Amino acid sequence: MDDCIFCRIVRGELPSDKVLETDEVLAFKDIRPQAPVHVLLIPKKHIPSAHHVTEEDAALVGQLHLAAQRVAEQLGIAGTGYRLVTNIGTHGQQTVHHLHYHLIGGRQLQWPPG
Ligand code: DGP
Repeated sequence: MDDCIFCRIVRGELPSDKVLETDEVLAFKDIRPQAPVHVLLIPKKHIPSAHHVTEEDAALVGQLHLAAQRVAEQLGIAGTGYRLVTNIGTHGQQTVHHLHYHLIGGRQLQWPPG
């Protein structure tokens, strides 16, 4: 989408600190990190949220999960663990309406998130 921030990052119109890129998926550091490791994983295809995923996106969502594993290994937090979370809509506090997973780790996280 023309005015979607993450689509603009995919197109290279906005800068990002990339940690992994494939034909379908991009991972880059969150601009407001909540932990020592805070990476966003997105499909290059514009999907508004996880609630908008369709049957035809099933393989793409799988690619996002595999990319998350690779990023966690790459950044050295696979052994200690991490959190993979996606916010949906207003109550979920989604602020960017392009499907993304937050990969957060590098410290002990708390639960419940609030
Ligand atoms: P959410 O609230 O789940 O929609 O998370 C959106 C995240 O995106 C939030 O943690 C901040 C991050 N973010 C917003 N704009 C940018 C940007 O231009 N670059 C990067 N790297 N992250 C961004």
